[in-house]
Amino acid sequence: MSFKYSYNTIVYSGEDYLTQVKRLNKFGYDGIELVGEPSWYDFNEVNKLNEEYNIKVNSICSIFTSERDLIHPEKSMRVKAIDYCKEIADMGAEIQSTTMIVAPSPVGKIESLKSEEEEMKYAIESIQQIGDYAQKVGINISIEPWNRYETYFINRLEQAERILDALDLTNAGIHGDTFHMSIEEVNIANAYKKIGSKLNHCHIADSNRAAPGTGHTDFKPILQALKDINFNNYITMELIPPVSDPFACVRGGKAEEFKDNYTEQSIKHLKNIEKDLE
Ligand code: LER
Ligand code: MN
Repeated sequence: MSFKYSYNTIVYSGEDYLTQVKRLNKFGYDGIELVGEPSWYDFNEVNKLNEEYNIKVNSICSIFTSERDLIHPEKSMRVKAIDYCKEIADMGAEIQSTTMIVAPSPVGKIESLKSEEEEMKYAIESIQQIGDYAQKVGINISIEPWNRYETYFINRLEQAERILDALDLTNAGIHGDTFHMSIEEVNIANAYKKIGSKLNHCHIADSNRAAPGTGHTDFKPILQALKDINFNNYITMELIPPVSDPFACVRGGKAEEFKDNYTEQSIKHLKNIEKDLE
């Protein structure tokens, strides 16, 4: 079994869709992860060009800004965030995605507004509603922990697992992003092995959040762990420029090396390691 590869297009923000899929096809990708901003896309165009360039949408990276807070103490705020996630599930269904990412709290919210117990209750209630809705439209949800500088709420896979285990869903799993994991987990490969079949999506970036091979993360044990647990979603590169707000590139900006250069380098580096796996 060989891995399927995908690229999170947040760093392509502002580019036309044709340029994006052509690039992914050229460098040997199988999939694309779209930005969770439905108004950016013409779904007919996405479907048409994906077919033409043999690219599948494997997931949608929901964008959790301060207005999209699934654990906010005010119910109206939580409802707003849940509605946003339902919109992403609908988007996923329109463009034949299999998965969407869910994170309980927004990027940059680094202090709690309620007790841990209450926030955990909100997280479970909100994600249950999103999962139920996503199931109806045929989408899986993947709960993503982030590092401590982006959120205080869940930082490690086993914390996301506590939420997952409290849900009554068959279409939910855990997401493991190697950038966050390199800060928060004792060992990335072991964390993947421990979570096993509950892992339904991953983001891959080097220690500097740039292309695998440019930092100090050793991807061999990581890919071996993914192979050992029979991970069958796409290996999705999520590379982000070195700025504090990971969503800054959504507003446009210079990320030239993240286009051709890192798109090519990432897949080359990982495929080169993949061929030596046991
Ligand atoms: C999203 O996938 C992520 O990893 C966060 O850092 C927000 O960009
Ligand atoms: Mn991520």
